[in-house]
Amino acid sequence: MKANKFFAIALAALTLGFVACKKDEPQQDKLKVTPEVAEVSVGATVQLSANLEVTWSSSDEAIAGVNASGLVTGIKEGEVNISAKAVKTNEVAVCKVTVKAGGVTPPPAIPEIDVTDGTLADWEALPADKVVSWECPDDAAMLGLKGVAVYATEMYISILVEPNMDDITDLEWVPFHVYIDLDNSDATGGYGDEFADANTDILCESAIFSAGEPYPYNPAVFKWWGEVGADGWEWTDPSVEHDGSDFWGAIIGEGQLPVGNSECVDGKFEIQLLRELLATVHDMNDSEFGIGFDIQQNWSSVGILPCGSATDENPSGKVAKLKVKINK
Ligand SMILES: [Ca+2]
Ligand SMILES: [Ca+2]
Repeated sequence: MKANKFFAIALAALTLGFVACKKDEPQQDKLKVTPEVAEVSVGATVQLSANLEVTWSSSDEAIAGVNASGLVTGIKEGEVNISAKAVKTNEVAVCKVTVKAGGVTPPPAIPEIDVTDGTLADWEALPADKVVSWECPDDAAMLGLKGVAVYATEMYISILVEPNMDDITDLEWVPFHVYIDLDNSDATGGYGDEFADANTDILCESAIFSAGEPYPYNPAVFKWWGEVGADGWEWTDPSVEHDGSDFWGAIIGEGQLPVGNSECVDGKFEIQLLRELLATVHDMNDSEFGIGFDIQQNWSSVGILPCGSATDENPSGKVAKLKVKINK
């Protein structure tokens, strides 16, 4: 009986002790990682945290790495699991991390047109909104040119021209002109009423046919430059000195005339002018300029672009020069 009583007391004490012991032991929390889902850009970081002491690891170090403090760095686009493993219990919790393209992406390089490559594929690759183009309407008063496209960068003015060979009646010598309002100002330029716009600052002339053969357009063959009105304009060639200074070389360019030969590219050809050299003759507007074209169908008729349908208000069908924005 005495023994039984002892055991009863001992059991009670043990039970009490156990209960007390359980009450004193800190509650073991479930491992939790915050946040459980995250996004990070390539090259950027995002901080994860855990409620327990953990070690961190990444399911793919090539996509995102994690350091001992739970700082995750995006390496390349993709998805990874960043795991936290509790030091005491080996319990694991995961944060799913999506790595997105870097926020600091370098701007794409401005493409240039190559007028010597014998292909128009480089034009087709340009974003449409970077090119200014014009199609001659069917009922235009000024025929001879089907259409034109202009793409300008800080380096070059590139021009794609499509003559309408059906309208050109004399192929012996077919002059072609490019006239440019370099400063986009009506107050400068002009050559009487000879050109479509009186604010032309510089004019390049070459030919697309000579002696009946396709001729590679060379805008340096002849050039005009001028001031307001006709007085300052001169017709030059390489042998002519101008006021003691030789402007020869102020316009360079290359042209491919594919019409009628094996290098024909849809009856179109490309020309390029170097802006830096144009600017040596006139200040050039830094962001926008005007440009127009004409082709001599024969000695008495000239086709002009841009042109429009002849109307009572505009019987000539001439319209203002194309406004070209410089792509930077
Ligand atoms: Ca080309
Ligand atoms: Ca001008």
